[in-house]
Amino acid sequence: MVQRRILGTMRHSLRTMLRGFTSLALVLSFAVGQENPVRHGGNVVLIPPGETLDDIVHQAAHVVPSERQWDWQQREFIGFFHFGMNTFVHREWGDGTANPELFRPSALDADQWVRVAKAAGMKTVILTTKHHDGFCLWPSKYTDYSVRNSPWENGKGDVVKELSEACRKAGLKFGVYLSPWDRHEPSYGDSPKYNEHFRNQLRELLTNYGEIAEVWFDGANGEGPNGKRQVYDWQSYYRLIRELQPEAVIAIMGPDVRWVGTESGYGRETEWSVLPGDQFDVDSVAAHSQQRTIDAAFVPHDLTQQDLGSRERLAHARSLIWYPAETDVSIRPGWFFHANEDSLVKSPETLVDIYYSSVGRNSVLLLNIPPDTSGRISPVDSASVCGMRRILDRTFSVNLLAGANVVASSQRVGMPAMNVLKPDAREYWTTSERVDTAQIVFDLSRQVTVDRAMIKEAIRIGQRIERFHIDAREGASWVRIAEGTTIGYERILRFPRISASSFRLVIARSRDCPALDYFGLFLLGE
Ligand code: FUL
Repeated sequence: MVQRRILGTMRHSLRTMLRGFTSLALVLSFAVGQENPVRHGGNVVLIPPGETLDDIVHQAAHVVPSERQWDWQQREFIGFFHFGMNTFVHREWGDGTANPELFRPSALDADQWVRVAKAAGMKTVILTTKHHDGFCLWPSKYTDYSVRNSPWENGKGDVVKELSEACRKAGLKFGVYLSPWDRHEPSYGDSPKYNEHFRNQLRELLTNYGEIAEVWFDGANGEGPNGKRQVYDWQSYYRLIRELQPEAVIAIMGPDVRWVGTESGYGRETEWSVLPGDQFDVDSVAAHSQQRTIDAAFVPHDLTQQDLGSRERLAHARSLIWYPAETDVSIRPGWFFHANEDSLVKSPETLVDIYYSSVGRNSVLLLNIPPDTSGRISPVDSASVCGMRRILDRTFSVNLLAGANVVASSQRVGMPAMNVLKPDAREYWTTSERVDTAQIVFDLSRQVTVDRAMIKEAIRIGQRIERFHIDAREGASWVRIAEGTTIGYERILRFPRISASSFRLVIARSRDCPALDYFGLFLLGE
């Protein structure tokens, strides 16, 4: 109950803060790194005045992820490690006054965190290097409030180093969460001074720990009406990241990856990765359009509404952006480890449900598994997340359409319908020019029993499909077994078990020629 209130407060604070940024946007314009605003084929598109809705929708179908966004999207499942002073003082939002003496993990083992993450199928992990309490998990030169003044490893330890090295050894990517809101740092609220402090800390993280795949800027701020007011110089943070770690995506309060809008783990049924670029300063986009990197204007913006990318939302767009969703959720009620929540760790089945409702709804899943006070992931959490992986592996190991005869109502030369059974993203199917509805029929020489479908759009040429359904043949007629709106990078659908030897995928509405990377039917494996 208390936890729920805390989470509610956090969400409220985040929303309040995001609203704050929206109005800030009217005053300031931030020029940052979305790339190549061209009319077709970039991740930012400018809409000239006077375009019809059909023109805009057609252009939306050709907005594509940047290379770094595409790399990130394919990682699908990311681990989050909330660890820090809060772990030792049993708080969710520390106030920055806890004595560094209290940070004393007895057996910190970053290799064990990485082993759990890898066994769970995560491809990247992100560490809370500094949460809102300001306590740094690395010995930052710019503050005394860090591991350097803790008894852990006699002040010689560095959690960021240990985890980044463990990731490198295991072949996982590593990302950093750095809270802009800092309740300890005295310069917080003195805007230019704190901006410099924040950039200094960012520079340490981006230069001393090898490749950084994701930088996660939290929007939360609970200062309240009489609290300190810090005006963040986001643009300067983004520039620094582009300069030092050009491959890294900047998430949440940044231009590459957006917050799905809840911390429940459940994303939208209809999830567009192409949105109106309302949060861009259009004049600045235009001014930078000839540059290769600093070529657009971005301001953090509240994107928590239910409908972000429908035709109605696109109607008045002046620009369009590729801005995909990330779904963050904790395996526990809180983000940090609290021993009294062991019985509340989400079950493997709940995690699978969350996976279907995040990765399976065109989003990346960022699942938090917080290490405990010993500095290890508790066996309760690791059993649950590995249990989830087992169910997913057993379910999705065999595409039951393998070997089917595949016939599409339309296909382009060199891009046959057969390609949807090949997992290789470079080989996809699409229709002939100007054909935007289609069906693909799969005929098997045997009956199969299925209750899950996985569909992937070839998003490297755009996200297009607006409505589809899946049918099974019963005698002479087709019976609808599942339906949906958007697909995007990946869509997973669950439906009652059915046995048949012929199935079809019908694409009933699309913004341009539909293009599919993959289609599979599966049976739940317990
Ligand atoms: C929120 C924070 O306030 C929480 O403590 C947590 O870090 C979560 C991921 O983001 O906004």
